[in-house]
Amino acid sequence: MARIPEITFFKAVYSLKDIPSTGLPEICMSGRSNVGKSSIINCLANQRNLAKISRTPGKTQSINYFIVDGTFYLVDLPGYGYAKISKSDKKKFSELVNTFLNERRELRGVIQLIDSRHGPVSGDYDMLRWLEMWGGSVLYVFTKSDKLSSNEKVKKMKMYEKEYGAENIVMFSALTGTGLETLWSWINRTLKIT
Ligand SMILES: Nc1nc2c(ncn2[C@@H]2O[C@H](COP(=O)(O)OP(=O)(O)OP(=O)(O)O)[C@@H](O)[C@H]2O)c(=O)[nH]1
Ligand SMILES: [Mg+2]
Repeated sequence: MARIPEITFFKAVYSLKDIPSTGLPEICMSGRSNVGKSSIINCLANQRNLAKISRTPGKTQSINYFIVDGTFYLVDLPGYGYAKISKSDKKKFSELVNTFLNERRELRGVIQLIDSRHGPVSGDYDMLRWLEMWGGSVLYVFTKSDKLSSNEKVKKMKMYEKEYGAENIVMFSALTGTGLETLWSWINRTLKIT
């Protein structure tokens, strides 16, 4: 891509009443804790520490809004499937995220992250079912592909293509930038459609 869009942190939302009301379109990152949602935002922004990342799951505990070129938002959601947070926090996050997903009119697309090594695991299935039902634009991003051998990559790609459709998936690595171009073109396409 010729130019890297300017991405800046906009707002951390802990409660739905604090969600921005500018009406700009939104694309959100969804996936299990630790799958690489915040890393993908840093990769898109070509910045190291824009979104806080951590080796410890459960890092992102709010809905974090990033604004891209002043024209749309990338939204980093708290990850699901992390066993170690308290029951009350888990309930709080899931209510926040569920309401966001079900009621957010500005939501144009979901980037669903899945660990490329394992494919969907328990915890992913609720979200995957919701996405099928939702019927909006979804890109399935298979993360941490730098951890796969080239043989494994080919094998897994075939499997995921069969399951989700070749045009809806991308193998991604925040480490090497593999898949970044595809991600941008999906984002641009999705914003144009709606
Ligand atoms: N090797 C490799 N490691 C990655 C990649 N993407 C993320 N990681 C690592 O995975 C860990 C989790 O990354 P995050 O981006 O914080 O994950 P997250 O999905 O935002 O996690 P939560 O905020 O807890 O929901 C960090 O240690 C990252 O450095 C990748 O493409 N390749
Ligand atoms: Mg995160």
